[in-house]
Amino acid sequence: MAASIAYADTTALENSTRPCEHEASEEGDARMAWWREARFGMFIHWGPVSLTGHEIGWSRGKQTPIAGYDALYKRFNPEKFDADEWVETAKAAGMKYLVITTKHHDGFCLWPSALTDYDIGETPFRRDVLAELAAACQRHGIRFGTYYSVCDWHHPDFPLGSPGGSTEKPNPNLERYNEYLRGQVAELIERYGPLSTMWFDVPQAVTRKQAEATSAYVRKLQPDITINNRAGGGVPGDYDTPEQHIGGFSRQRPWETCMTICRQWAWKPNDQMKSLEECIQTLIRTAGGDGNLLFNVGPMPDGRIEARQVDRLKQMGEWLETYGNGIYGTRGGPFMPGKWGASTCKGSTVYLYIMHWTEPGTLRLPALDQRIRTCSILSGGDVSWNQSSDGISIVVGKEHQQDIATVVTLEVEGPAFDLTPMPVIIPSASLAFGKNATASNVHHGESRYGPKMALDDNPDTRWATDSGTRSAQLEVDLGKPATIDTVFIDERQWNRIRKFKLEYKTSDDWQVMLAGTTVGEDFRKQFTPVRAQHVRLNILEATESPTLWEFQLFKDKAGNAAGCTTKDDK
Ligand code: H79
Repeated sequence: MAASIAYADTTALENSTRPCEHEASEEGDARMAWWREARFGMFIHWGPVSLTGHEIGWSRGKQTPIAGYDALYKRFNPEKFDADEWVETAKAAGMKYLVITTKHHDGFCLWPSALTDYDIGETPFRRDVLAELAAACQRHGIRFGTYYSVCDWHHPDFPLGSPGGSTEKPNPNLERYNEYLRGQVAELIERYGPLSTMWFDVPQAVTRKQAEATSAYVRKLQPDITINNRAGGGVPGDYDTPEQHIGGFSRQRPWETCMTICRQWAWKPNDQMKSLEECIQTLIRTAGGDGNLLFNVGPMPDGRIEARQVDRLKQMGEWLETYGNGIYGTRGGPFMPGKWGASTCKGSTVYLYIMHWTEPGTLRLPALDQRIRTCSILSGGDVSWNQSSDGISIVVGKEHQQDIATVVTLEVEGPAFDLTPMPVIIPSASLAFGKNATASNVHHGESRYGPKMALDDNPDTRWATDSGTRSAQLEVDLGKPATIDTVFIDERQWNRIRKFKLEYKTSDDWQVMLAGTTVGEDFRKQFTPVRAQHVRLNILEATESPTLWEFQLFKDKAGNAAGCTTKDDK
C-alpha cells in the first residue's frame, strides 16, 4: 500500500459523518458527557524523534534513514521532563484533558512495556513517562488519555513499513501483531487507567472485524472509556476526528478537531507558531460547531515544552478566564459558525462570539423563534439591539469591540438549545448567486456537495470532489450575459488549489480571463471586464481533492468579502 493510499484512508475516516451508522445511544451519551463539557484538551506528540526536529513517524526513512531513526532512543535523555509542569501548563491554558502519543507510527513506546524492548525503559532516561504523567494529571484534576497508533512501521509483524507505510515487510503476521496491539492497550488501561480515551490512528491493514474486536476488548477492560473513530475498518467509535481543520457544525455526532500549535506535530526548532488570535478563534469556532479542540504541543528533546508555546497557552487560559463561560459546558449554535464568528448556548443564554461585523459595528442575524429578554456585552459596555420577524441586529460601539472576538450574550425565554441551528447568511450580491451550475466531479455524487453549494452565500456548505481528484471544473450559467471584472473564491484553510484558470465561453471556445496558482481563504482578484454568460473555474492542479465554500462573480465590486467588514474597519 502506498503512503498516499494510507493518507486517503485517514481522510475518509475524518470525514465519516454517516448518521445512520452513528445512532446516538444512551451509553454513548453518558461516556461522552464529561467530554462535551470539557471542550478543550492538550495533545502531546513526543518521543526520541524530537532529537532530530523532524516529524514523528513520517520522517522515518525520509529525512532520517531508518537505522538512524531507530537508534535515536539510545540517546533520548529528556532530563528536564517534569510531568507536573506539563499538566500545569495544560491547566493554565484552560484545558481539561490530555492525550499523549504512547506509541506513534514509529513503534517507540513511552512506557516500559513488557511486550517490547523498544521503549522508554531502554533509554538512558529510563523513567516511566506515562506513570509520571498519569499521576500528575490525577493530582491536578486533568483527565489522562492515550494516543496509540494502529499502524507500526517498526514492528516486524506489521505488514507495512517506512517511509509512511509505503513498503512491505518480509514476514508479517497480522494476527500476531493484533495480539501485540491488544496486549499493549491492556497495559495502558491496567497500568495508567482509568483513561479518558483510547485515541487510535492510521489503521492501515486492519479489517473491520479486527477493529471491532479491538474496540470491544478495550471497552471490556474499561467500560466508560471513549474511543475515537480511527480503530480501523470504518468502525465509527464515539467521535469523529477532523485533523488540522475545524469540523463542520454537528450536534448529532460528537467530534474533536486535533490541531497543532505550530506546524509540526513533533517539536521542530523555530516552527511557525499560530498567533493568539488564531488559537482562540479556532477554539471558539470549534465550540460553535459543537466540537472539541485537542490542541497539540511537541515537547523538546530535553523534556520541556517551549517557553513561547507555554506563554501562548497561558494567554489562551487568561482569555478563557473572562470568556470561558461561553465555551465550557455549552453546545454549539444556534447560529452556525461563519465568517461573522460563532455562537454557543447554555441554559437560556446564547453566547455570540463576533469576529467580523456585517456592517461597521453592526451584526445582522437571522430571526429567532424565541423573544430576546436582554442583550449584553460579556466584558461590560453598552450594546443596542433590535429583534423583529426579519431578524436581529446588534450594534456595539468601537470602544467595546474586542480584537479577538466581541462576546455578546442574549438571554432568551426558554432553553436556547431548543432553537433550531441556522446559518448566518450574509448576501454577497454575487452575479453567480443561486445560478445553475455543473461540476466535473461531485463527492460521492451527493447533492449536499454539489456545485450549487459554492453559489449559495452559505458559509457552512461547499462543493466537494471525490478524494483522489486533482483537477476539476465548476461551470456557472449566469442565465444571461453579464459584465464581470471580479472573482471571489474561498477554499478556506484547505488551500489545495495549485493552478487554475478562470474562463468564459465564447461561441466556440473557452477564453481565459484570469490565471493563477494558489487560492486559499478569501481570494479576491479584479481583471479586465468581460461580458459572458457561461463562466468556469478550471482547476488544473490541486494537492488534494478540490473543495470550494464560495465562488462569486461581480462587476465593480473589488471591495469586501460577502458584505463583511473586518476589524480593520474599526
Ligand atoms: O499523529 C498525527 C499525524 O502524524 C497523524 N495523525 C495526527 C494526529 C497523521 N495521520 N495521517 N496524517 C497525519 C496525514 C498524513 C499527512 C502526510 Fe505528511 C502528508 C504524510 C506525508 C505527507 C505531514 C506532512 C506528515 C508528513 C509530512
